[in-house]
Amino acid sequence: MTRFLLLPLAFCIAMFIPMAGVAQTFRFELYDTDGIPAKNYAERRARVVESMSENSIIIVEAADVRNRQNDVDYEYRQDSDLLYLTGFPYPKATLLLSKKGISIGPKLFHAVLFVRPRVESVEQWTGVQMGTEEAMRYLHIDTVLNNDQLSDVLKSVLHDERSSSPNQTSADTIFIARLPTPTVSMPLLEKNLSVSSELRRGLSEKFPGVVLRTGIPKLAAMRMVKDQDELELLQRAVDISIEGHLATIRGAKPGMKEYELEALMEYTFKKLGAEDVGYPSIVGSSYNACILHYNTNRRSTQKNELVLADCGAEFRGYTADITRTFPISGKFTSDQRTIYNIVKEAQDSGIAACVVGATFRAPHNAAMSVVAKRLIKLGIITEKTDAKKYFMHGTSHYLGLDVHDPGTNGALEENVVITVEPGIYIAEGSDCDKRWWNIGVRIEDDILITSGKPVNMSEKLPRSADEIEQLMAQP
Ligand SMILES: [Mn+2]
Repeated sequence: MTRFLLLPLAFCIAMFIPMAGVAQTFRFELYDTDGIPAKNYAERRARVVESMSENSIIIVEAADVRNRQNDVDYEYRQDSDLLYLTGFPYPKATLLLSKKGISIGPKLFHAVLFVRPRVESVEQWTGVQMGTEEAMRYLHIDTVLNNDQLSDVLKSVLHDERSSSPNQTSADTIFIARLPTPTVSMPLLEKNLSVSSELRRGLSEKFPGVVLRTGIPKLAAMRMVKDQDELELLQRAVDISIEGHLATIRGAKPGMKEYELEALMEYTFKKLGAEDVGYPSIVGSSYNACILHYNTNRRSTQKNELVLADCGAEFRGYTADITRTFPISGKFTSDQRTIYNIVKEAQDSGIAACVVGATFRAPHNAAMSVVAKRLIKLGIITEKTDAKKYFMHGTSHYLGLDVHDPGTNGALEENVVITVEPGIYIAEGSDCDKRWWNIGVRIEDDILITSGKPVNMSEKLPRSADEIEQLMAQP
């Protein structure tokens, strides 16, 4: 008899609990914090808001969940701008910024974050992410709303009710970081579908007079200069990457597949707490070392070949970017060493050029000039301008949340981190003596610009040919 009574009761409770809004079954846990205090994020938002014009709004959207195949998605990585302004690492979120303020109820807010509400049936499949409550608690954002409210709030901002008052107008400019995937090609259609022009058209129909602009003002300049908390995270990413490179170089033996070397690298990254790589690992042997972004990593190495490993761990969103080139047999051949030493010398002069006030191109110019001079001396080229044939990329890029981080390309400033990565790549069939063919060398370190000398954040990783050989000679 009790059973009869209990069953319907259990049913009623089960039905009733979700409706009553009782806490979800799945627990939210913040496993890793990035160590950046919530107030820093608030200050960053305030600085962006400060630089805005009165009648503009900024919309920063979470990165999309990207589909790998069928019902499997790629592992999620947040949009770096949103990460930089909120620390919110989950999909389906939007940050809205306004200088004039966004009315929510009786109050005005300069920053409102919209997030996916917590839904038990979704969490059952894809795990628990911060909802409004957790975002407010952990990220200290004043206003966090469910993302189904975004549309109404945007409409109210673009058709401001307060605009009836003479000195209030609604927003007339929307800034977004970038337009969505520019074109989609469809068979049977002669023209590609352009998502961005559709977006612009739809927007101007709905909100005549509203201009959509790409590039969030001030943000690139802000992200370019790192604060102390960011530098600590970046140093952790660099330190982890150094260990990965050490393990790879120490473990390298002729006959190993490129992917085995990649595995040593990435095993070490993950073991030391990196959540991901900052970009697909590049491990190229012999002629594959001459392909700048080679990441197939399937070839078998053979004795006396060079291996180029360009790999960086991502730690709490920040990525290192380090390249070492080493002889798989533990000893450089004489010709390999000759080219290696030129790249090393070019890198040294590039690093020396990393000083406050120097132009962004200064390290590149310094490195390129060494490469040109030395290749002429070896008879590989005859004209300085031909150095570009063998050193065909820039020497430096900014580094931070993105491996190619945004920046102004202006004069170098204190607390800016850039890579210095000259290279020489002599592919088979190049117009020079055959003896140089299939030699590909790049050396890359992460350099912090300071008020004094440049600081090589990846200095602990052996760099000279002798040091690399010594490292490989250790049992
Ligand atoms: Mn790089």
